[in-house]
Amino acid sequence: MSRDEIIFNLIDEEKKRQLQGIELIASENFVSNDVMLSMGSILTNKYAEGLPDKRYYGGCEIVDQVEKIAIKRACKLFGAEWANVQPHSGAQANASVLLACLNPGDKILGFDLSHGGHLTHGSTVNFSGKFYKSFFYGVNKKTELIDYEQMEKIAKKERPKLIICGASAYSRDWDYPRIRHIADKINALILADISHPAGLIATKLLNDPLKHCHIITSTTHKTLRGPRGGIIMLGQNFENPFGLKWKNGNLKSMASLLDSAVFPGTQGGPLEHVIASKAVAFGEALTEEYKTYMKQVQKNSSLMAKELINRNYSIISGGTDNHSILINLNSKNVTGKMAEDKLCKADITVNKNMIPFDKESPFITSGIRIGTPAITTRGIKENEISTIVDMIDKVISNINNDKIISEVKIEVNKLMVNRPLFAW
Ligand code: DSN
Repeated sequence: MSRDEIIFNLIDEEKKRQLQGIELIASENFVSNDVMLSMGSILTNKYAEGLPDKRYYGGCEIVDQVEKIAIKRACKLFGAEWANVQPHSGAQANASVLLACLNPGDKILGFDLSHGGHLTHGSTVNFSGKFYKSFFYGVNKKTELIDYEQMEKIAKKERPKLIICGASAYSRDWDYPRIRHIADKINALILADISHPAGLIATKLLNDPLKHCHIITSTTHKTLRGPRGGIIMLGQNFENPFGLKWKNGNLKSMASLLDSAVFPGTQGGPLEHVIASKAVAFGEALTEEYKTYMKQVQKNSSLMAKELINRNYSIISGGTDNHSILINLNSKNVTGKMAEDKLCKADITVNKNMIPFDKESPFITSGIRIGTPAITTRGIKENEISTIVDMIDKVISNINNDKIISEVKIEVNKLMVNRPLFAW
């Protein structure tokens, strides 16, 4: 067979795009060589339905070891008691949790997608809003912070079985004890989806949900800097005092429900090559270098928010605690779509994003979301943040001037092209 030049040429083109641009999509990152190599390994050839030592296929002795290491490292990283590392994505992880804990038609309470939440937290266009009856809390209109009073009010009125916290576009930390307090009043479970800030939580730079929330899900490819995938965990203090769907109310019974909800509930064969790569990424995340990296992500993000504010940009909630920033572009007379398109022309990649109480549709939006995990992996430190913010500002302030945008692109390429693409 000859090499598929069409596809490999496209991969080369994408590599060039990643190399020369400023990647500010908050959910993206650049993996290490080891993460990449393990993901592209011969483990992709293996079927291993089931769990380590309990498979439905022969020849799983080696992948069993790989998966056990991934589970052990995940537990160590987050201080969890139990983990399932098989979900193919964060959405699959959430689907498994909902399947394990709820019956169709049960009520769930999640963070409104249009305020920064996620599709799988009850959106009506997603399975989570089709199979379950979803209710939403949002942010306070004035502070643009999570409205815990609203959460409590809806929780008391609707008595959902599951409260979901976590977001795709919320740049502040969460008050997990307060959410637990609300959940305890109505005997609800809490799912904390930490897909975005997982790396900051693992390195203790943000509040720890494992102490307060019953079930944790995450992706592994955002701040965690691993392969694309998902994970489910139960915290050290897990207990189920409510005797909801599962019997006995202990960790083991919940873990077994979650395991069955992943396979055979929602998935078939696990991706053992991706699980190997998750193990490598968790190993990297346990190092001091990773902690230094996470601190730099947070510093870069905080400085970027300040620099934007200095240039009269309106930042939702007035700043950030984590790796991401949500910019309200209304005062600049530019939509999120326009900003995304023109920044992309300058090789600065961002995504348009709804802002709370947005008047524009999700296809247009009034905001953009930016994040610092990817540029920090490529070695950007505080001294270059101001230059990057100047570049963003130049594009947005000259949104219809293609000549200026081309000039910015040259500067962007100069800043990025000689930096290594891979983490380590
Ligand atoms: N697509 C992810 C993000 O960008 O946040 C959410 O699924």
